[in-house]
Amino acid sequence: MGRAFVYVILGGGVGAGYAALEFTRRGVSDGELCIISEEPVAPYERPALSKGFLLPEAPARLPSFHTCVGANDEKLTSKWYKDHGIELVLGTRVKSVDVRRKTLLSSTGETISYKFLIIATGARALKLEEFGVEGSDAENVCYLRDLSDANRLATVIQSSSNGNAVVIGGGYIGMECAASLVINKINVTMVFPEAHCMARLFTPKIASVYEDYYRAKGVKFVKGTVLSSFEFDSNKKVTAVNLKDGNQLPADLVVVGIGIRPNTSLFEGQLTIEKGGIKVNSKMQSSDSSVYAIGDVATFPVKIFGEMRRLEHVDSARKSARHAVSAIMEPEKTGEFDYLPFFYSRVFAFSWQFYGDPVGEVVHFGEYEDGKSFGAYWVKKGHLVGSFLEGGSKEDYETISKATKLKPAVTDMEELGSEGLGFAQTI
Ligand code: FAD
Ligand code: NAD
Ligand code: ISD
Repeated sequence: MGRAFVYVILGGGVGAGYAALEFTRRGVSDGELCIISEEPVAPYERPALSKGFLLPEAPARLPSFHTCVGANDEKLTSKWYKDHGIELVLGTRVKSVDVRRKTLLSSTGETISYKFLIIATGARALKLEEFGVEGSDAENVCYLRDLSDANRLATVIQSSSNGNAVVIGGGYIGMECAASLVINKINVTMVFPEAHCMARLFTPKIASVYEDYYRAKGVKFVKGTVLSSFEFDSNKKVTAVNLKDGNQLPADLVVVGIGIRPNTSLFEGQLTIEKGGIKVNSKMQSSDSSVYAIGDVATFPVKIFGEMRRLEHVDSARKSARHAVSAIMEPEKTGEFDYLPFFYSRVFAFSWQFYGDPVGEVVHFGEYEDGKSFGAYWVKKGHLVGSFLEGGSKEDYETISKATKLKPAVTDMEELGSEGLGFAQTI
């Protein structure tokens, strides 16, 4: 038994939601589009899970953050999909895909066939077990990737007030969760192997601004080491974490954010994989012409760098989704995906944005003071390639984004530093 659709989106996260809206705008007919998702709810804005969702007062809850509110667009509830004739198959894992036959097999045993498939399976959180540490299935050890993880974390937070949390990892999840835990009156220690937080993007100078602020809020940093094992009580709850450097930290709650792996396994041996993701061209089309990939799982040509990249950020999921739908529905009118990488975060009252590539020589501008902005430029082979700004206005962010996209020549790094935001304003 099976059903047939013209378009199938595999995965029901950010990319799927933005693709669905684009399909309706370009005119999809009733019964042509199906979305299959392991999650039990319609696509939502995943970034809310480490921010508004964890607040102690008036936390964000569905349906308030369904896609596409994160881009100030329509809010697509389950009713919206029904009203637009889109089949939303929720709580259903796809077990296998036969790319040659153009069919998917679901965990309920249903076969679904497609003319065009969009892979939007995102990624999974890396587990401590993959680094040789056992016991991360304890009830007070939390990962954060989807709504069920966020619900569990929110519950553990509630029962840990004034207690101790250990946050493993100094990346996005670590920094955003640590801030949320502090707001929930929990004592936080962050543990990570690098010399400073957000090592993939921040310079030591940028990191020091955030770390100093976190310290002032009571956060302790243990750097240059990793977790080696857990201590448990008789209920198998974690009571402490042991570190490779020999220290032990008491813990009522552990949050783990040690990176992700894209969900490519259904396609290994069927599609070309590159840099850990499904390789697509500038139309988001994979090595099989009927199959497209978007979001965290796609490795695509980033024209401005002349390189294949896989990005793990919401703006790229949203825009690659729209581009794939455009390429499927209007191939002749769809040009190359010309994307400028954009990352952002919000913690406490901070808010920063980054555009481009954090490579080459760096120059900082401005100093952190309450209410003032500061930033940095990255320059490679004499051209601006990356821009970071904390505390900017909407116009300031547009300015650095536009300037970075144009890759202007930079002749004098010192002058660039003293011009600061003014440099981008003159481009
Ligand atoms: P996802 O949104 O992860 O969706 C993948 C979907 O596929 C899920 O619904 C999953 O259940 C489903 N799926 C996977 N395999 C199967 C299968 N076999 N069968 C059925 N369904 C399947 N980025 C930013 O730029 N800014 C932020 O502030 C930010 N905050 C974040 C906060 C958190 C807590 C997290 C986890 C991520 C955050 N990100 C942020 C990253 C951003 O959310 C992702 O880049 C984005 O969600 C990627 O979209 P996607 O559609 O590719 O994948
Ligand atoms: P990440 O890649 O940002 O950070 C991983 C961190 O794990 C590293 O900084 C390192 O400190 C740490 N680490 C690596 N191996 C370790 C080990 N063995 N022990 C201890 N620490 C170790 O990944 P993440 O923070 O887990 O975030 C997961 C995903 O969610 C990423 O794709 C990220 O882009 C996304 N996300 C993005 C945002 C945002 O853009 N604002 C917010 C939240 C999550
Ligand atoms: O981009 C985002 C983001 O950072 C969120 O928190 O989308 C969500 C929405 O703003 C939902 O509240």
